[in-house]
Amino acid sequence: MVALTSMVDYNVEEGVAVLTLNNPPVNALSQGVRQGLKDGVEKALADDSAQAILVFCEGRTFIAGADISEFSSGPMEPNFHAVLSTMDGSPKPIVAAIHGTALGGGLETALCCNYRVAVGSAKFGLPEVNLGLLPGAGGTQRLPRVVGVEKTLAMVTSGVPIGAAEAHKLGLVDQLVEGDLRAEALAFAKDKAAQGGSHPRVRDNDDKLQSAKDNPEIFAATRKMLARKTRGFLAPEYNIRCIEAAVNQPFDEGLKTEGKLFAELMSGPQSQAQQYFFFSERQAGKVPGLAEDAKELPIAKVGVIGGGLMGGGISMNFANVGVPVTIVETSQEALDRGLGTIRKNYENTARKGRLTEEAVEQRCGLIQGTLDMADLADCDLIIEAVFENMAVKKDIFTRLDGIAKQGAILASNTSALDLNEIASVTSRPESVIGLHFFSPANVMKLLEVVRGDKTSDAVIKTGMALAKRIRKVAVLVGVCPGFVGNRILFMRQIEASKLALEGAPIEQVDKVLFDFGFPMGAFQMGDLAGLDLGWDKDNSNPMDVKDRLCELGRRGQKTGAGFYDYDEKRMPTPAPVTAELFAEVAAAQGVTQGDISDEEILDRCLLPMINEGAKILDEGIAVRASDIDVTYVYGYGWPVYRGGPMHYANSLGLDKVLAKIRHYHESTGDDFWAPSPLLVSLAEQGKRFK
Ligand code: 3H9
Repeated sequence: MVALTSMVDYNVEEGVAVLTLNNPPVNALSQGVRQGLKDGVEKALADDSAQAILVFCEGRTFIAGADISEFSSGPMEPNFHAVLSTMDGSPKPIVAAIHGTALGGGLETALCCNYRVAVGSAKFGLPEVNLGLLPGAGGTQRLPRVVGVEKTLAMVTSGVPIGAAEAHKLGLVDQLVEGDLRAEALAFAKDKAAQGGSHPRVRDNDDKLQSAKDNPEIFAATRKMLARKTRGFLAPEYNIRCIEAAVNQPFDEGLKTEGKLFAELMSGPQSQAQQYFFFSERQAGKVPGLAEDAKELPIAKVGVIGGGLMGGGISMNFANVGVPVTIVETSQEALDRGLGTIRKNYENTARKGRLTEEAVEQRCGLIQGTLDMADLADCDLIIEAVFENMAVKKDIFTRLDGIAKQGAILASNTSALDLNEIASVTSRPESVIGLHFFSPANVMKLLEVVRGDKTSDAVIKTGMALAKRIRKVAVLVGVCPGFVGNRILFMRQIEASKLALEGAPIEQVDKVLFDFGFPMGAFQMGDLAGLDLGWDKDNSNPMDVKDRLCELGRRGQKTGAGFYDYDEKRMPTPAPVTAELFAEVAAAQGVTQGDISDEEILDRCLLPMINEGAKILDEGIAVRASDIDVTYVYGYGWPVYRGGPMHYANSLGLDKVLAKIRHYHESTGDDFWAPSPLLVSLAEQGKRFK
């Protein structure tokens, strides 16, 4: 065995040169892997004892792609294309032995081999689109020549990998292996060498391009299908253009088109934001400072208090991963309604073909209902998901304290209330934690894990691990009103209302936010959440348009009217009454109404969010700036191609952000705009949020 680099070994076994890659955790194509692959192939070509070459990876996976962490440091030799063209030009057959995931540059490497042998659990994909990129090492030109244009379009625009069985059916995998991958791939390579003759190269066979040549409408159809889902993103369109090039240009020309478009994306702000986000998401799961000996607690049975929309959604998350759940409600009617909604949700998914009937029954079977809280005595985790009222929550936790077994985790789904106050009514505040799910709880990826003053490290570890288990992304936050997500959102909603009071039509405010990339604007979001959230009928404020709308029975989408009017398809149209109310309140408060530019609207909606984010960081409520970004992208629809509020601030330049905040602070004299000391300090030192 010869070490070609620290990441690639070379040895010849039974006439096959085996290149063994070892670059944990995912065998990314770091410099040492590229160098080793190139040197290895060249060595094998000059080695008379080797008649074939096998690319095999140690560890849990085949190559999962280019090394994303190297992207920011600029090109490093050897260039990936040079490695692949060395492989592509090899007269000795090259076989890729694939387990785990062959993704991005990993799949592109495999496509430069003459043959691919894989285990049944392997997955194949080109997920570059998720990084705001396209496969830049020939993937867009080679994959359609193997699996066809339609399948390639689906794979590159969604980034979703396919399984080994499908890959085999499509011709991407030559042989599926049930036993020992290395041994069987070695035997396969030996066979191919013994057969002699030339070996197939993906680039040479255009047969599978023909149907798209005959049917070029496929590209327009793909664009149309994706238009809504990919609004604002550059990468999906660039990927489509590359596949068009594969169909319409000779291979080498197509490669050049791919290279040009790849370089454009790579140097653009969207890809930088999405690469940043890739690492931010993974970083969020790491909590500094927890005691090493604190052990994650086993969660085998869950209780949920409240079977409404939130409690039902929360319960589904656990049933989806096989964990039994008991839901507690206060009346049989409410319980039946809750369980019925859960069943309906599962059946809808089944109707769309995403769940089998059997799975519907299995999951519904895991969710039991009860009217007796005492039935939660054997649960390892109990999540309270009732409406936001401190007295009610305290009462529930007092009762739970007497019911739950020792060591059980008591969680609240509160979105804004003081978790420490809730924990204080129990004899075990160390077992109390916040698990703030976002609505709809069975869909939204974010989970705010709220750490109380006394929450134990083991309970925090369990909360973070649990999120992963139910396929959510957890962000750890401290206690403050609204935690990270809602506290920042309050700032935007306050300013959006002020803008409307000063004369900006709500549809203009919403359009500016929509065009920035949010799925909807501030007022549409208010209507969706319900305007009566937190509204107190007996203390309705005549100077608050939201309260006035509630008084009129306009409580949001659910009542067919809120800030907007809604039709049966829930499509909004501007409501004159809303504009009249804003004008009336403005007059009563002496606010002069006038035109406001889109630019001012955007600044005034987003800058307070950034400023609040900085305050949250300063107070230690969020662990790191990127956690705030993860919260916003997964919980509030901040467009991932803009990274999140803190990344966005960095990309604008903190000095510019601060100058604008100071401008509004001085011109309004309103403390709302007082700049965060952290922002001031970073901006004055020319630094960024980290
Ligand atoms: C590309 O290939 C461009 C080409 O077209 C070439 C153009 C010239 N690089 O996700 P996990 C780290 S673009 C560097 O928690 P899992 C990750 O940060 C690339 N690091 O594990 C984490 O580090 P840490 C196309 C990477 O088991 C650790 O590995 N490929 C990379 O849940 C474990 O990751 C992709 O986009 C990487 N490529 O999932 C695939 N990948 O422990 C991206 C992972 O310090 N990767 N890391 O936090 C994935 O989708 C998942 O990581 C994978 C494993 C499914 C592989």
